This record gives sequence, C-alpha cells and structure tokens, in this order.
Amino acid sequence: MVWLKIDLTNLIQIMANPAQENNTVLKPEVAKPKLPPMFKVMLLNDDYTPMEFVVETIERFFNKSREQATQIMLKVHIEGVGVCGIYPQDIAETKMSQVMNHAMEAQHPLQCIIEIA
Ligand code: TYC
Repeated sequence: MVWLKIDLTNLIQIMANPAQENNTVLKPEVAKPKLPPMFKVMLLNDDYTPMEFVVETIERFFNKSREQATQIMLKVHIEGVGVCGIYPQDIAETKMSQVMNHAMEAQHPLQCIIEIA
C-alpha cells in the first residue's frame, strides 16, 4: 500500500482549493513503520557485590543462560560496564527497577543504569 504524506499546510490548501489550482505537490511515500527508540540496560562494576549474585541477577531478569550471564558479569567486572539487554523505554525502566530492588533487598551496592542505544 502506498500512502500520501501531507502536512497541515498542504491539507489546509487542498481543502480550501480542492481543484488543485495551487502548486501543491503530494509526494508519494512508502509508509515506514516507526520503530520505538531502544535503551541499553547496563550493569556497573563495584568492589563488593558477589560475582554469583550478579550472574544470578542477569539470568533472572534478562533471560540469559548461565554461560551468557557469566560472560556479561566478567565483562562488567573487567571493563566497568556491560550491556545486559536492549529494550523499548518502558521495559528498560522496569528491568532497571527490578535489578535495583533485588540488589537493595540483598544489601548489595550493584548499580543498574539505562542509556539510549
Ligand atoms: N567486582 C565484583 C567482585 O569482584 C563483581 C561484580 C561484577 C560486581 C559485576 C558488580 O556489575 C558487577 N565481586
């Protein structure tokens, strides 16, 4: 299906002058589905949170295998930061809250942040 994309000025001109005596040119455009902006959910390194806790957290909230979670944890441990997943904003914010609540309940200083991808 081909859609004609017009702005408000075009629309007003066309409605005021339906015979198209004005010079309005309608540019046919293929309708592009708008993808939502995506956000990286990332963990930060610290000196106190146990590695096992970080691995279990990644497995639980980011649906990763033990092996994937271990790799992400080690990347954070070595490089200081690592991406656990990329999601639309509302899901990314929920994951960040879940991780922060889980860490606080266990009294670990683990930090989770989001950043536009
Ligand atoms: N650096 C921590 C340790 O040596 C492990 C760790 C990894 C902590 C990743 C946080 O996001 C983190 N126990």
